[in-house]
Amino acid sequence: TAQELALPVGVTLDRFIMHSQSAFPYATGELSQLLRDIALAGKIINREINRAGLVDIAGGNGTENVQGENQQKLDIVANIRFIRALKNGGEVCAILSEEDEDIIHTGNNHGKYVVAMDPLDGSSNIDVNVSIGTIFSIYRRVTPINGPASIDDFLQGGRKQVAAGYILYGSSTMLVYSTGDGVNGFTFDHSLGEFILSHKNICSPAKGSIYSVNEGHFHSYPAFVQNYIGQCKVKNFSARYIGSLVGDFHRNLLKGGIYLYPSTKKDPKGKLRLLYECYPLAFIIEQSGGKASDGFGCILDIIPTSFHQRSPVYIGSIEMVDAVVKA
Ligand code: P6P
Repeated sequence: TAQELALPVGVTLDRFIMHSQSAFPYATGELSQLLRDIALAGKIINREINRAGLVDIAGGNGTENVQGENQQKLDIVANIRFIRALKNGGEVCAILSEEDEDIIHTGNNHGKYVVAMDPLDGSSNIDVNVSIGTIFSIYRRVTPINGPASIDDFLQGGRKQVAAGYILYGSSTMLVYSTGDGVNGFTFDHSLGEFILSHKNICSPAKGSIYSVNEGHFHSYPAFVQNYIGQCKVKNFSARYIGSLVGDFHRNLLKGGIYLYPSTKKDPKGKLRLLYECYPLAFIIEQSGGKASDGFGCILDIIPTSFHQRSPVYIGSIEMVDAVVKA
């Protein structure tokens, strides 16, 4: 909004949120508080991640999540911390997490919002000190206030998100989110314990020369993807793939580029999850002028049918995404 654009780089997240809310006279502050709750959880996870090498919470803990993936201890810590922060914040009536099969009812049935999240994506990178991230997606509930949330609150479709974003635990820790009026980035200042506005009104470059894909699966990709990858090589594009979605996505958002996770023989529907990976990042990329496709249409237009469904994803600079589908 014009108000947000007027704010100088360097203001705190709290100031920015209050300023944004002032643009909506009827806003009653619950979404603002929810964004603060997410930022708080991000600060707590950031602290845990930075200590991972020092205390015994790195590495796998011998259990599997609902996806059948080995759970890293920090996965569990992040899941617990986010659920606790959202429960204590009071604005969220239910949560869908990658780590849990079913929705988690917070007990705040008066809460207007539900959150779908991947509390710590790319967690297999923790032990090798590669960037990891939290991804979140926020909907206004459709079930009656004061009653229990239900699956309907989570299967509204990508275009019903009221906000979405991610926290990147990288060389610095950043919160990047949108409430539907553009995308802004906040860098965590450890000395203040605050997220500070550092990237105002992030715009996805229409063109780019970075492609992010796991070329080890090349021979199981659809022909149009193989063709596109071939074109990237002919054009001497740069291959950048760190195996951590939020890190790859964020770099491509700032510099221009495309991230591809196509369907494969192993994952015929793709690997990434629609509700708490593809939808929120598609919301962000569209808000910044980029594009997100499943190879047939916009990710945000996919009609969801189940909590943990997967989707192929081609996301980033609009001209690069358009080129894939035409490849
Ligand atoms: P692959 C991490 O497990 C993740 O979900 C994303 O963060 C990452 O981009 C992708 O999977 C990596 O998958 O099959 O290339 O190892």
